Amino acid sequence: MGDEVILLNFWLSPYGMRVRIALEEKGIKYENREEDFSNKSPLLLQMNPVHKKIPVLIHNGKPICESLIAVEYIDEVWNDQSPLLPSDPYQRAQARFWANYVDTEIYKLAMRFWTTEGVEREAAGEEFLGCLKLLEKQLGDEPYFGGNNFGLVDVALVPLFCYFYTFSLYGNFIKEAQYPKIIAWAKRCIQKESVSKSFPEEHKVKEHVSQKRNKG
Ligand SMILES: N[C@@H](CCC(=O)N[C@@H](CS)C(=O)NCC(=O)O)C(=O)O
Repeated sequence: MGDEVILLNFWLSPYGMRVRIALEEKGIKYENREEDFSNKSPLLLQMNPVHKKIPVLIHNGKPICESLIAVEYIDEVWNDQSPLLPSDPYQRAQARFWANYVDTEIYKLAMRFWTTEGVEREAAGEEFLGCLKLLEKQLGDEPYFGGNNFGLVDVALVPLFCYFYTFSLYGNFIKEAQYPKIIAWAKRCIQKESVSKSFPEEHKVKEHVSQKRNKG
């Protein structure tokens, strides 16, 4: 009998996208189940009783919560192809450090940027770009954050780029001339089928954003 893999998800979630990318990288068949946040399913409440958030990966009936933990779990269970973490313990620790940085700094600032207005939004935008500079330095001249291999840090960061850069939701917010390496990295990632397949449809995202703006 094969594995049963279910992903409780919401199509717009960058966290959900991380798990989808990891599953696609490994070529794992899974069922994507969309959640309605105003009416969460009993399964979500049962599988993630602590945070009640998506994404939740359910593998043969057992839940794995928190997107980065799910990505690492996928890498450990399906370890026969496309490793997402390096085998060297020091390199693994480094990858985890930067994935955690993306999670705690970059996503937090992006969230502040999306949910505030005026001066606060401007400040969040500036701080976000500062963090991006640091990440660009970390990337250096490598094709991916994991060197030659697409890995954990790439999976953690690329969904945000989907919104800020690929879909240009905020115009020219991340300027190519100022972030040439990270933009080249994003373009490289998007060429991967695992990434492009996991992005939501651009027109749906734009419709959603404009409806939200109109609602004020
Ligand atoms: N740290 C979590 C964040 C997950 C998260 O914030 N999920 C949001 C959607 S993007 C959610 O489920 N929100 C529903 C709610 O807060 O009620 C992860 O990495 O999985």
